[in-house]
This record gives sequence, C-alpha cells and structure tokens, in this order.
Amino acid sequence: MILRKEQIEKNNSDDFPQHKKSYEFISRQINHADEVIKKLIDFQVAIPSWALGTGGTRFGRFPGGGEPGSLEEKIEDIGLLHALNKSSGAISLHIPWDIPKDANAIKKLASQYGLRFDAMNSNTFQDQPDQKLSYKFGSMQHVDKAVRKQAIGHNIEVIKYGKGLDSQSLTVWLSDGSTFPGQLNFRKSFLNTLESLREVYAELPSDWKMFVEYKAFEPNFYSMRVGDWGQSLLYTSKLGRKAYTLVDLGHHLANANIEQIVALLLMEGKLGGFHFNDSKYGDDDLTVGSVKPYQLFLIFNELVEGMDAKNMNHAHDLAWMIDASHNVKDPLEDLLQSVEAIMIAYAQSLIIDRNKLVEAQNNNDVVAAQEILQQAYRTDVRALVAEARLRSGGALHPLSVFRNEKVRENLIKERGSKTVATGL
Ligand code: LRH
Ligand code: MN
Repeated sequence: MILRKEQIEKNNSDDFPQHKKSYEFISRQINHADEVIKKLIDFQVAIPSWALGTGGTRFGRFPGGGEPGSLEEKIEDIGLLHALNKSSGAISLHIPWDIPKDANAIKKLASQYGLRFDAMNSNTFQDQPDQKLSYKFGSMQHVDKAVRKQAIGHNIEVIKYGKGLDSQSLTVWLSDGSTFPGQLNFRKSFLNTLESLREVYAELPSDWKMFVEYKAFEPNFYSMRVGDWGQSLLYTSKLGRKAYTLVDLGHHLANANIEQIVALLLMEGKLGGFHFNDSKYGDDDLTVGSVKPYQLFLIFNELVEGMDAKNMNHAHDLAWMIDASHNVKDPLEDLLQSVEAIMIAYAQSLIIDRNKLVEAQNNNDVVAAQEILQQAYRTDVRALVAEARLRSGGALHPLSVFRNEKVRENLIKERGSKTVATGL
C-alpha cells in the first residue's frame, strides 16, 4: 500500500492548529529549537527486515494478516513507515531470511522509497534445509574446523550480498555458547571464534565495519561465546579498527548499567551501534521505551555527551537500528511507536543544560545534577519531534494517520490474512 502525500497533508491540516500551540510553547522554553529540529531531521533509524510480521514465542504465534510475503513487500512497508515519520530511512537485512535475488532491482525499489541499506545480519544460529553441517553445538566456536569454515563462508557470502546493496557493515551475532557446565572449553572456543572472526574480518571491504553483538543468555543458558560487552570488546580490540561492539538493549543481565557501558565503549572508540528495543526480564524485544523510557533517556544522554566529546556526527557515525519482535501489537504500529520513543529520547538529551550539568558534577552537587537531567526528561518534546517530521514532509501524528487511512485493513485486502513474513 502506498500512502499518498495528500493523505498525510489532509491529516496534518486537521492536526496543525493544536500542533502550532504545542510547538510555540516548547520553542519558547528552549533557545535552540531550530538546531534540535535539524538534528532530529538528520537522524535516521534502520528498520529490521525480520520484524515486519508477527513474532511469536515457543508457546504460540498469533498472526494479524496483511504481512509482507516478499522482500519487495517488506521494502514497501518500511517505505510506508518512512513516508509517515521521515525517520526510518534505512533497512537492516537478515540473510538468508531476506536474500536480495536481484540486487539492482531491490536497490532501485528501496531508493524509490528514500531507503538505503544499513548493516547486513548473518545467521549461524539456525540450520538451513540445504546446510551440510549443523550449528547445534555452535558455529565459529565449534570444535570441528569444517563447521567453523561453513560459518565463515556464510558470513563472507553475506558481505557479498551487502556490497550489491551498498551496505557498509556486517552484524555478527553468535548464538554460540554452552548450556551445561563442562560442555565447553572456554579458552579454546574463544580462540576458535576469534580465528573465525578474523577470516571474516579479512574479507571486509576497506570502508566497511563489523559489529560484534553480545548477549548474556539464550539460546544457550550456561555461557554465551560473546556474553557481555567486555568479551565483545576483547574480540573487537583484537580484530582491528573496522570492528566495533553492537549494543542490543535486551542482551544484558538484570539491572546492568547500559548507559555506563555505552559511555566507555564510546570513549574507547569501539561503539558501533545499537539494536534498540525494551525489556522487563530477558531479550523480550518489546517496543522501544515501553518499559524503561528513563533508561533510554540516560543512554542518549551518554551518547550525546560522548559523541560531542569526540566531535562525532550524531546521524552518521553510529548505526541506529531497531531489533524487535511483535507478539501482540501490529508490527508497523509497534515500529512507529519505537521510532517515536527513540526520537523523543534523543530530543530530550539535546535539551539538557550541559554547562549547568558539568558545573553540578564539578561541585559534587548531586541534587542539582539530577534536577538538570530530569528537567530535560520531564520536558514534553513531542511537538519538536512532530515539527521535524512536518518540515521533512512527514505526518504530525504517524500512528493516527496509519489508523485513519486504514493501512492494515488495506494491506489485508491486498495480501490476505494468511501471508507470513520471514523472520523471528
Ligand atoms: C539475537 C538478535 C540478533 C539478531 C536476532 C534476530 O537475539 O538480537 O541481533 O540476529 O536477534
Ligand atoms: Mn539484536
């Protein structure tokens, strides 16, 4: 389904009077509204190709209908999100779930929607029907060199697909690890994995990045081969300048201080990017900012402080990606909410009075430091984010346009209620 500009403009004209009041109110409160809006307009979040259908758990999956049945339809859906919020201008593909059969045609289609290809994702956590050797006991860590070779070959193939789409990065998430004590020699499996990653790293084009994603548990429940930021940093430091650590918000043990991890990885120049989502317990892959919005704000506070300390470009120097799964929400509505939460946290972090904060920190004025942070967090910046969309030709209120224009109903009419999207 294509959303026509007129449909968005019609909705915007209905919403504009209220927006004008809210925007004038917030722009009177902060003295650099235009600077903030410019940064919001430049900030693009990559949408995962594996999260456009209904997700599920081992207990069940409840598809909602109208799901994209091909890569072309997935690009159409991401194009629809981008038409609404003008902040979803990139796709992150997962191989082999979304192999681009005709790279040029796929690239052309994506550019028609104003979309580019962000990080490519390899998959050595499932056995494919035509696969010779199983990854049951791991891939790059495996005791059998032939299995490691197979995993290395797959990642090199993923780089090839990415080159055809002008992607410039590869995300490697390894489900490797162990489920019982004694199952694995930690040192040998680490060295096997490092040797395997090195062979993939050697095939990276000079302008590419490799993101090594860590995860505390699942699908292994005793040890993970890349179990935390320290282990990922160990690999990325040994691999070289093109290797970075990728932070998936759901991949931490309970109560981990993710904002501190982010600050230190940035300081070391080894933070590659994010898989944004939210969680209460495990890798729940919930809507960004739906459970711990204050944590998301604190992470963006460290990101802005750390990136400015290194004169990094907020929009381009890190990979901003969502990694979510939708069990009970409409996948597209869920993604619209996630992008909105990311833009709000970013906007709030851009209005923190940093001079006052540094002063409070230097005076050990703990109370003032909290007041300064929460002044920004408690400021309603939604009109700033909406104004950025309006200036980029998007919708003031993407979710209400999605519903007013009956997008899901139309997708079900077009695609039927039984289509199933590849992915998690
Ligand atoms: C692992 C993960 C990884 C993806 C997968 C879909 O939990 O976060 O980033 O490959 O989800
Ligand atoms: Mn992830």
